[in-house]
Amino acid sequence: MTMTMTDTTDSGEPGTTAISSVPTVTVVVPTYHEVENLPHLVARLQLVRSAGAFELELILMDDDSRDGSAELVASLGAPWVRLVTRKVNRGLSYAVLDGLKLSTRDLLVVMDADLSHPPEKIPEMLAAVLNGADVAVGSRFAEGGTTADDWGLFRWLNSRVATLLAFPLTSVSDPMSGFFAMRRSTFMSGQDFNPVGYKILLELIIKCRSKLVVDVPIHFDNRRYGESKLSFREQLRYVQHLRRLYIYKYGTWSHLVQFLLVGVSGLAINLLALTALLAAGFPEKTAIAGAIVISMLWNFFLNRRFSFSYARERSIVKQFIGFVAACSIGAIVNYFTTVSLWNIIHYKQLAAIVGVLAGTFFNFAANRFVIFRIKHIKA
Ligand SMILES: Nc1nc2c(ncn2[C@@H]2O[C@H](COP(=O)(O)OP(=O)(O)OP(=O)(O)O)[C@@H](O)[C@H]2O)c(=O)[nH]1
Ligand SMILES: [Mg+2]
Repeated sequence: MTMTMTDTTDSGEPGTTAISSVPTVTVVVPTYHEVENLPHLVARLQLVRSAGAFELELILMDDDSRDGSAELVASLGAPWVRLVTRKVNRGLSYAVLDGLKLSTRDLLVVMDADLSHPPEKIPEMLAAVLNGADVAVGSRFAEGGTTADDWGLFRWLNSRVATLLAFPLTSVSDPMSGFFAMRRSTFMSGQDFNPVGYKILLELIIKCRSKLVVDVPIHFDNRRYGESKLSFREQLRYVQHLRRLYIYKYGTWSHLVQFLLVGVSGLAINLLALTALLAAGFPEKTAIAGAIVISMLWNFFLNRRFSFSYARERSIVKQFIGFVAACSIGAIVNYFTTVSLWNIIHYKQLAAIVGVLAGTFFNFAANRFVIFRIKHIKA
């Protein structure tokens, strides 16, 4: 039922563009040293294509692998397969973003080249998108999804922890997935793309403000050929990326959560320091004062590095003086709040808790809006 005609106006590639009754799709695949996998990937995608439900093209975004990938694609002589050699701004996430920008089609799919992701699932994912999903995610962890048997405990745990950390951002069951589909219009609505590391799906879900994210269970196979490019460094980048996305999505709330987490860690440091100083034989009052100073320094440096990292370029001396002043005034706010509630509230501990909360919020507000105020955002 597909009619094709020659057209050079609306397609990314000169040649034939489909004017068809079926939706048009671009499959974007980032590649780096995947020459052994490419023939298999193309063959399996060809089967999906020939089912005829979608007009499908494949764009391989290759970071100049020089492993024969470009020659192989040229030798295929398949007009629906294109390889783009990238020499600048390398990296998986930018390869994907650039590939998505090249498409002129209705629907977009992103997947790996290593045959971990079953191309046969693409129609189901596209159907979910056509039925209203903003993003359809090929998920290993949704009901019915599976992974290769030899996934060790570490890899499994790693994936689960990563999913849990992303939960406040999106409830998708497999946020680390590299296999997903969306409309091009959804992608085009996204702004401020600024991914760190490997996990472009989360970036797209948040920055395209996707609401309905649908899981499509998949069997995730181990890569057949070639080597994994996923390193421990990438895992650290993932945490860094999550932090950026939290700040993007939750703004001041994310600063507050970081501030509170630093506060809790400061309490632990205070107790540790106190124990250590007492054990070292310091007099009690010196130990108490020493523990306070150590935990205050700890809190200051962590808040400057994380909670209010956008203000790192400004004078550390001024910030430190401001921080100590805010802590002291916070303590006074705590004191007067507790005292004024003392006779009103029956449980004195409750009065003290409200005092601590009032002091903490004062402290946060003073830090966030005065000492570490935003001049220009740099997430
Ligand atoms: N263009 C480009 N593609 C990359 C880069 N790093 C990885 N890729 C591709 O991105 C996809 C995912 O990379 P993988 O190494 O399979 O990472 P993974 O799936 O997390 O790990 P394994 O499947 O266990 O190897 C593959 O198609 C890679 O070829 C890169 O720097 N640039
Ligand atoms: Mg892979």
